[in-house]
Amino acid sequence: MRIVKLNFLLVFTFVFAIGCKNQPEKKEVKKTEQKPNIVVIYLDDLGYGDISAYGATELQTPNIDALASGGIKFTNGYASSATCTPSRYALLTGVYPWRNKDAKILPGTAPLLITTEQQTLPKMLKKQGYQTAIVGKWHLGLGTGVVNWNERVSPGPNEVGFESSYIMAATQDRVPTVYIKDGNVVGLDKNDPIEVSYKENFEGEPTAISNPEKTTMKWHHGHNNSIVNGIPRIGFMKGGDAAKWTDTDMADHFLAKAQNYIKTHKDKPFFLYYAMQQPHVPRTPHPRFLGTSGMGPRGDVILEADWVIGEFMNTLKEEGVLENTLVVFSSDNGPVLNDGYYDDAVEKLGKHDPKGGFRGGKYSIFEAGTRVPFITYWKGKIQPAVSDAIVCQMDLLASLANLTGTAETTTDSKDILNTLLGKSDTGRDNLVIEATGKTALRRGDWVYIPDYKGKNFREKVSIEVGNFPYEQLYNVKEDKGQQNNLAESNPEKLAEMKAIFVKLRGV
Ligand code: NG6
Ligand code: CA
Repeated sequence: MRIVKLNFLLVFTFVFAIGCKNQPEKKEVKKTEQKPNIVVIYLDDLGYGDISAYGATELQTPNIDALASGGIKFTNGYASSATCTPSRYALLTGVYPWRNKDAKILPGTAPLLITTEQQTLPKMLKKQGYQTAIVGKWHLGLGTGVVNWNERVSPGPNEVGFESSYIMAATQDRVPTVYIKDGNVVGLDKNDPIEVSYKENFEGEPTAISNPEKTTMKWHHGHNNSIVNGIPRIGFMKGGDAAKWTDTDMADHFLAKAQNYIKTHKDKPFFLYYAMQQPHVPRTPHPRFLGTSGMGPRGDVILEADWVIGEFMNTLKEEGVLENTLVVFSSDNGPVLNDGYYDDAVEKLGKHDPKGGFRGGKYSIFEAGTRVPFITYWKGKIQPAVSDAIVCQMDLLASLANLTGTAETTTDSKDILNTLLGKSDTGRDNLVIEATGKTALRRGDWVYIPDYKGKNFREKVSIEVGNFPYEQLYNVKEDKGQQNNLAESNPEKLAEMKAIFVKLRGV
């Protein structure tokens, strides 16, 4: 359905002809259409219950709450997946990640997952006249196979639709631990070239195994390769000392880049994908946030992220673009406490429930894996509301195409613009969610999970991932915590859900 043209702010320029007495005063009205700016603020591993607007009582997140109370707070908002790379793939391409066998957690040396021919959200917006940029976490691969980090790394974000990019390649816990601007490592000293490997260490380089005394953060599982800033990482890295990021400055660093982008691009419509790193591991709050949550670094970085968002929103306001900017806030997957480092996330959790009452967590096909905070905010345009419609990040492509005046879409992205703007309560009928290769169907109030091999409980992260040797059927409206498997007691619903799942999945 097409939305009324009220999307665009009408800018009227009045030009008064003056100074000629013989002619009557001439008033010329020039009408130009200014498309709204679009910002996607995307957190990493933030759970449904991690912000106070979504029920957290032990943490206060006033700046994110302001978006929720001033915009639409979706209670059935989904990432496509329970891990990072596939969710980001779906967000940017509008395609289900399970259609691409390589859409799984990528090492820092993985080639670009999105092809340069593929439709993407920034490409679509660029065609609609937008300036496009990414600041923050990428984690969708770079290059075509063997990357030389000492030359321009390509293809990457700039080759799939982003005119500007300022990124970390993969994750904060993976090498290379450097920022990359438009394909070039920032601050690289050519006399100290970077080498990266996910297979073997470079001779003579310390690792967390060989030199545990050099670490200031202890690894719990994985994360025992190269040590950077005292933090042991995944993968081996040599050289590039001058270019290495400072973990505790990362939030401020990305914020400054995002703010600067607004300041320097505000005169024409822009799309900014601001992919923040919190609260993914390693959790490294700036010292001014250290200890502020009483929950250890995981809580502290959530408060840091909330502060960052407040600053970022202030910039939109100060630069005069707040009322012409649609802000979408969400997270790439559900929460995890111990994701590989000893950082007190478990010990200091107290009464806080990052899962917000759902079952599972990151990596899980249960709801806490993919059900995430999802907010749309547009000052003066979106009327505050709570929506129970099923919406997915993958739908932004088709929806924002509509918003900006084109019908472009992809195989899986659904145009739910009216729902995102609060003009309709109708979301998706069906959504296939994914967790480390397993898929399930959300439809209406129901979730169907096929039988899966493997263990349900992942001990290291202490999360139920949802594998059982039998089918599961839940009414997630009545049974939010997925405690009551109705597969046996409701065979009709089971059959209906299974048939739709099989059709959608093509299995
Ligand atoms: C896992 C890492 C985890 C995290 C995750 C990616 C180990 C043992 N665990 O493999 O720490 O980095 O990958 O997270 O290495 S994500 O949010 O980017 O998907
Ligand atoms: Ca993540």
